[in-house]
Amino acid sequence: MCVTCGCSDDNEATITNLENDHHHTHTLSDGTVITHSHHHEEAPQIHAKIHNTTISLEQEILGKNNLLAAQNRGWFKGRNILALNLMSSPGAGKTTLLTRTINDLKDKLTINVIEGDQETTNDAEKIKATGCKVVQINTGTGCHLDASMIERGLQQLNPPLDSVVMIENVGNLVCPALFDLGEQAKVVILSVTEGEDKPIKYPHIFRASEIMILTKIDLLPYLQFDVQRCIEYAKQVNPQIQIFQVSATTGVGLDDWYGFLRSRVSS
Ligand SMILES: Nc1nc2c(ncn2[C@@H]2O[C@H](COP(=O)(O)OP(=O)(O)OP(=O)(O)O)[C@@H](O)[C@H]2O)c(=O)[nH]1
Ligand SMILES: [Mg+2]
Repeated sequence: MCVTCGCSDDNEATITNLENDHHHTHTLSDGTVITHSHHHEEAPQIHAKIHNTTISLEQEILGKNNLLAAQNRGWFKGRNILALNLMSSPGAGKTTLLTRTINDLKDKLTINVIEGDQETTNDAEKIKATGCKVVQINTGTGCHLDASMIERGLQQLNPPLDSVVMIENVGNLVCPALFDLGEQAKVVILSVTEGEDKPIKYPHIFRASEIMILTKIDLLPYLQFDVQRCIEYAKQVNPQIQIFQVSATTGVGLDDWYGFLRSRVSS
């Protein structure tokens, strides 16, 4: 559960009973899920009450975060540092893409990393093996990075002038979209094993992102994944989104991503 953004607060949920599909599920105390069949004409929807206190608390948290994010943005700008916020569901391939990018661009760009995960320093160790500087932020029960964590992480990371800071957010397609970190752009990574409908199921993160990297395309021959439909869905929620199709393991398509990075650093 996220105690920061209150994303697990049932007061904000809209619950749809799927009885019109003739299914009704109960979860027993031991976790067993029972599905019944019913024949009702209408599916009753339960709209849970939204309490004013929940809304004002959320606004306060996001307002405070936005102020700190603006400070971070100024900090990056003053040092001519390009900061990118990499977001995806768990296991989509953020760390693999990062390590490959750092290794491939070693002679051209100075890249350092802030790693976000609930627990472990596994990803930071993988990044460290490339030779660059890395700071791991463990969020415990939290499901996203926020601007205050980045501010503290930057003090430790101490990135040089004219460099790139890659921020790997906690694996989660929902909450990271809400929290501005002061980055120049958000980059959402979607792997082909997740299904092409993710942009319309989790639209906020795709709407907030300037770039979508469709990754693991080396696996397409083994999957039923419609690339064109996925691109249509992403453009449906964000007509401006720029899309790169890559495989971080074979290297296919990475030149487009590298071209984007180099253009942002020199501009
Ligand atoms: N075939 C294939 N596998 C990939 C690719 N990119 C990542 N993987 C695999 O996907 C798995 C997860 O990759 P990670 O890079 O750890 O994913 P992540 O998004 O950093 O995961 P979390 O930090 O835990 O959210 C690993 O087994 C990778 O080897 C790719 O382009 N192609
Ligand atoms: Mg990772």
